[in-house]
Amino acid sequence: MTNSFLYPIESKTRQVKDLCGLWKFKLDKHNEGRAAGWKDGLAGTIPMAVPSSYNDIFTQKELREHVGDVWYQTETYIPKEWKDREVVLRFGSATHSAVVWVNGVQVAQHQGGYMPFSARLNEVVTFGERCRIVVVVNNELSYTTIPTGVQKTLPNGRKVQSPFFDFFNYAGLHRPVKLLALPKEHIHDITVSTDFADGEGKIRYDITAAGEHSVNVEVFDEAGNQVASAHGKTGEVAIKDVRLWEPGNAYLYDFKVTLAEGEELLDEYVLPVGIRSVEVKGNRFFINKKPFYFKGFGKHEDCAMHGRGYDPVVMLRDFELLRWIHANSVRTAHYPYSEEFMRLCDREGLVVIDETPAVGLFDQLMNFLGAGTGKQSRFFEREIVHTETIENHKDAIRELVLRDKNHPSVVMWCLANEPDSSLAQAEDYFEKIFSYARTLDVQKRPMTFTNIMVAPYGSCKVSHLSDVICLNRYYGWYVNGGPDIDIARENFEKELEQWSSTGKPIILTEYGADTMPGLHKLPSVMWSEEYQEEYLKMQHEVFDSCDSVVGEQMWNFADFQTSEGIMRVDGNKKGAFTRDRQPKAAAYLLRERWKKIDSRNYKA
Ligand code: GCB
Repeated sequence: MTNSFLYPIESKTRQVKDLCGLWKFKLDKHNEGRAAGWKDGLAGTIPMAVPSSYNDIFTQKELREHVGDVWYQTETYIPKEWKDREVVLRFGSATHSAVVWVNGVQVAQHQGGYMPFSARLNEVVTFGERCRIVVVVNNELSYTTIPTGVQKTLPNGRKVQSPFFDFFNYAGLHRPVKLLALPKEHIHDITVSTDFADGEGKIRYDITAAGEHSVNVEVFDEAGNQVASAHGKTGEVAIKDVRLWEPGNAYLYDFKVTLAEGEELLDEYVLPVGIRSVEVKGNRFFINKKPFYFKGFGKHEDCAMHGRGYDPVVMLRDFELLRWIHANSVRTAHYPYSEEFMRLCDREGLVVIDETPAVGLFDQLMNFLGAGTGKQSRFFEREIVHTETIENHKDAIRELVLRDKNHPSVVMWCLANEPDSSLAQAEDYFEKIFSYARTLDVQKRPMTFTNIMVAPYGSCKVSHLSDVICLNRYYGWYVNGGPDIDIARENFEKELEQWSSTGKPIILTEYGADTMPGLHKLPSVMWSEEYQEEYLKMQHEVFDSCDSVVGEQMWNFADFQTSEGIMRVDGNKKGAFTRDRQPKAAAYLLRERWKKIDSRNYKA
């Protein structure tokens, strides 16, 4: 019962030891470490920060862009006081796959770069003594990994990789690593769903725990008053005069679960719970029974030097900027974000469209750009996609829902970004994906995927499966850009009108224009700050003219790093903010607009 997705917290019965800091690191240039027994201890190492992406720390290109294994090692003491406890080693993530050995014994293996995984250490450590932790992390992409990519070997033997997506393939131990001491018989999982009526809130719950011990539930308000209690592993509690979790106005109850044997407390876990409802009806998206309008961004976990490594400073700055600009929501493009980020979204009342790492289901280098060339994609025509990729995709969805199911901030699951949904075989694939995903979430949150511009209304074979039509559209940038912006508007209006006929709500999950900060042009030209503003104004007018549009998430919150190429100038420059989180002119425009949109009771 160790691979629990419960976030590691301390409590009366649980201890957490943080293993972050400088670890030993070795790049496996010749791919020899697995056969040569590096699991028993690394020689010739350099220091490496955990958490971080290792890539941007290096000055040599072949190290930054290394394809294959890298190795990490650290040592730690296992306190002797822990000998009657279950000792668990937990990784917030390892991108994209990892194997872990403790004292030379394999204790864990995980595929998928953005999910936590853990291992029980009791059998492989000596209490009161030091133990050695060795991890190999691999960043290779293929047609069957989620996300996808291809690699080739250059004549000089160097492997290079082409991801099918538009962000740098950062790798390493991106999130905190922790050692946990849990009670031998402990709470393994908690699942909640919430609702309310006539001022009374309801939390239905289901608890998985070892043994036949008594399970108690108590609910406390933010002032620490007990407002409800119950007994048993499953049940329901009612809360009078409920304070709802509202977008921009979060309220979290402490849902305390205890496991006891007579008078003896065995385990205690406190889960923050927000009471709210989510529903799609007609062409509206309801949160707490009021039509909601999404204002915000598609984001990335990305910043200079850290890459995709968790950094609380950057995270807090991002939340400051999101508040400043009057955003109420984000999409976790193009992979699940850190657990720390998700917990903060709950606290701050930031609404989340939670995305899997299924990006690049389109076999072109940088899918959007390749697609734009008119070259035909064959992704869903490959047999292996329907046998292997689909299984990895399902695993990614299952783990995402397991990890994030209790977050009140999560209002919708996004199962994939821009698959080639115009292919006939995509329909069969996504029928399986959607129907599998719908079995997983007890809250029955809406499910969607983002539709790519080259699979417009009429040609997309997947959108009928989706509860909300999420469109990534670049009229005025990739098509009809610059002088043709008026044509862009017309074409965009026409397409939105067609999608409206589905009767479903529409969210523009991407729209944006690359902009070099500080480049000013009168009259405007593409890439100037003036053009980004004109482009956004036009987009916003189009959204406002379409009743079914219930949200706009501009691409992107901030500039971010990508693979190099002729379309990218040190990364993607569509940010409203620069990579170091300073505003472009567009940020002020968005702020003015979003200040005026009453998103919590939109076109009721
Ligand atoms: C898209 C992709 C996103 C890219 C963006 C762009 O459609 O979903 O990953 O970064 O376009 O800027 O081209």
